[in-house]
Amino acid sequence: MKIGIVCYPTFGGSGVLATELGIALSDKGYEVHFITYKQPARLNQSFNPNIYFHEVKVPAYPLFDFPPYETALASTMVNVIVNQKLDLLHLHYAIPHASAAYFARQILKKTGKDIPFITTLHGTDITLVGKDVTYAPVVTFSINESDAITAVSDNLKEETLRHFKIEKDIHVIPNFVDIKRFFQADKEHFKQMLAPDGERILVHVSNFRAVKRVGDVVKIFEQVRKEIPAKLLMIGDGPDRLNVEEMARSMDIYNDIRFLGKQEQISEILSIADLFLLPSETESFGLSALEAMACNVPVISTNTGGLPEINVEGVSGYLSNVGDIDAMAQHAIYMLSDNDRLQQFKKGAIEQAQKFEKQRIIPMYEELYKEVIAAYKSNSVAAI
Ligand code: GMT
Repeated sequence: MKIGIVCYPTFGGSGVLATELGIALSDKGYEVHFITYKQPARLNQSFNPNIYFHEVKVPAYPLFDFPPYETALASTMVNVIVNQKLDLLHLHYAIPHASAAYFARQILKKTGKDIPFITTLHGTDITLVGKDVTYAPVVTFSINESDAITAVSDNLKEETLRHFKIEKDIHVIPNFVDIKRFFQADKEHFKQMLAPDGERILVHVSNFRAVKRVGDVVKIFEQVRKEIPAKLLMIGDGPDRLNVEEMARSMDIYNDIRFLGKQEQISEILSIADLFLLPSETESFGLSALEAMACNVPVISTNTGGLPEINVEGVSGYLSNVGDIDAMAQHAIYMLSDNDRLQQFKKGAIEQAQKFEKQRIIPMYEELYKEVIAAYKSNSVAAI
C-alpha cells in the first residue's frame, strides 16, 4: 500500500506523531510519501528506502503578502498522487490540509484518479484555531468531506462534536510511543554535568505557546526548589520563551534552569529526568507527557482535555486544575521527597506508557486504511 502523509514538519505534537506513524508504517513494508514544506523534524534519524519526502514549494511573488501555501500544497498532492500512484492520503491537522486535499480530489476526479483521504484531528485544529469563525466553515466542510475522521483522544472527539456539525463517525485512535526508542537509557554522565550534587531534575517540553502556560512551569519549580535541591530543563522554543527566561531571572532562579531550545534527542534528556511538568491550559492528548512516561518519568499535569486519559492520578503522576500552581508544586514535592515513593511513580509511569505502545496502536490505523480503501473502491464501482 502506498500512503501519502501530509503534516506540519515542526517539533509540534501533530507533526511528531505523523512522522512516527510514517516511520512505523514504512518499517512494516508500506511505501510512505511525506508531503510538507520542510523535512519533518523526526525524519532525519536514519535512511529508510520506503520513505519519500516531497517538499511543497511556494514560489514568492511581490503581490503575495500571504503566499498561497494551500494552493501549492493541493498542486503537490495532485502531482504526488498521480505520479507515485498513491492509494490513500492521511492528513494530520485539519487546517489547511483537509481543505487542500478536498481541492486536490476535485482536480483528480476529472481524470478518474482520485483517492480517499483520512483526516486526523490533533487538538488545536479544533480547540483553538479551528473553531475561530475565520476558519470554521472550511474546517467543518473539509472534515465532513474526509472519508474517515480520527481523533487522538475521547475528549477531542467530544470537543469536535460539540463545536462542529460533524456528519460522520469519529474514530478515536490514541497517540502512541515507540518504547524501543523512548526508554530510560544510562546517561549518568549527563546527570552529573547538569545536577552535580544529586539534585532532582524536572523537565518541560513544549513549543512555548500561551496554551502551554510555561510561566506556571517556572512558578512550580520555584516552590519545589525551596524544599528540594532541584534543576529544571526547559526544552523547546516559541513565543513565550524570552518572557519566561526574564521571569526566571527576576525570581533569581535562572541559574538552576537550563533553557536548552529545540532538541532532537528528547529521550536522552528524559533519561535523566525525575519529573515531567505539563501545566497546559488545554491538551488534547499530551504526547510529550507520554514520551516522558515511556522513559520512566512521572508527570505533573493539569486535568484538562485528554490528559486524564493518559496520566493516572496517584499512579503515573498527579493532575490539578489549570493554574493551581500550589497544588502542582505540592504534588511534585511529595513525589520527589521520598526515593521509594518516586520509584513507585516511575514504575507507574512506564506501565501506563506501555498501554500506548506503538505495536498496539499502529494496527488500528492499518485496519482503518483497509476499510476506507475498500469502501472507496466499492463506491467508485457503484458510481460507474
Ligand atoms: O501542543 C501543541 O501546541 C502542538 C499540537 C500540534 O498539533 O502539533 O499538539 C497537539 O497534538 C498533539 C499530537 O496529537 C497532542 O499530543 C497535543 O496534546 C495537542 N496539543 C494541544 O491540544 C494543545
